[in-house]
Amino acid sequence: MTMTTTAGRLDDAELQRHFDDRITHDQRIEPRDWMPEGYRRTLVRQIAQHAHSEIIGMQPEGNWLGRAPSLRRKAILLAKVQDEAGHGLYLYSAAETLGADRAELTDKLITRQQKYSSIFNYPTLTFADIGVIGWLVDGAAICNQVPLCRSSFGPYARAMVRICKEESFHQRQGYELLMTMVRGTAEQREMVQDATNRWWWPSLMMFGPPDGDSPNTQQSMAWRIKRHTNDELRQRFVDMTVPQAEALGVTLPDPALRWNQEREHYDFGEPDWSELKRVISGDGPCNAERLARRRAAHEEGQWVRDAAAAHAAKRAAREEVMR
Ligand code: FAQ
Repeated sequence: MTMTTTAGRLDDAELQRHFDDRITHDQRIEPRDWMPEGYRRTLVRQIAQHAHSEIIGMQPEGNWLGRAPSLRRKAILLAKVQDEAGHGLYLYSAAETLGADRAELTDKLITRQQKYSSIFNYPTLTFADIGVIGWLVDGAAICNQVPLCRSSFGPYARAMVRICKEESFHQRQGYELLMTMVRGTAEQREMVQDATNRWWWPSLMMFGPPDGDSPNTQQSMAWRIKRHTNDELRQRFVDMTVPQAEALGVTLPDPALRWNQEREHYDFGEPDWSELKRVISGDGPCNAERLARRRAAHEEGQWVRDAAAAHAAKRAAREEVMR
């Protein structure tokens, strides 16, 4: 392939050199810039999975919208779930700048050709789960996503800045909810402990497989799409979360968890990677339910898409007559 620029015509090798140079100098790649096909594919894959996760991620919390214990908690939860819809939309837009088609991405989600985060395949059994999702799931999301604000692809990095600000509010609302519950009755404290026990290991799995089993990390790091490996971010999350658990007075369900003076990090146990594989491949506790709900919502929304298309066609016809 050749590309005509103000500097003249560049061949593939020169374009590649120019691209590599920009990556090395931490300059952003923008949608109209030349990029290797693998870079584009990797970004569409990661951004689409991320967008799908935000959209499917509305379901576990949506489960409690009608049963929130007060008007205040309901308003907070509603705002959070709406933020997640917004994050999905920014991310689909970022994928569109790479030439992806949003309708096709949705299709790939509901036909299981593309993935979404394993974490949203677990059930929300009590209202304490809402607090723990904010604390642990949004906490893990922040750890993973703050470095993505420096990702080499401009639209993705810029979307992440705004998303991270909102995730930060989400994390705090979850922690505040849990603080309120642990100051309540013994039964409420038990609910918080039980939710922590159920969400701890799945939260660690959100960071992906261990580095040795992560086929994409090395290349994504070289392209500066990812800035840290899965294991580095998992460690950062554990280090950040242990003192928060102590402040809440809950126990993290890992007997191997202890401070390592030499490493200046917490040691922790090995997540059950066979569980992660099972959940990713569609056999988690709620995979079927989540996708069935998403498929139904998509079908129920067909009339909205039809109406929008009919409106756009009418407007275009009217503008044609006026010309
Ligand atoms: N679940 O080679 P790697 C949120 C897949 S948003 C499912 O390590 P990579 C907000 C992976 O895709 C949460 N699949 O892959 C919120 C790959 O499959 P493929 C979502 C997983 O891409 C909060 C294969 O395994 N966040 O929480 C998972 O280098 C509360 C091999 O893995 C993002 O998407 C998993 N946990 O690293 C909303 C952040 N882990 O495509 C509601 C952006 C791995 O080759 C409520 N994404 N896989 O077939 C990333 O940072 C990366 O894509 C990783 C995976 C770190 C997730």
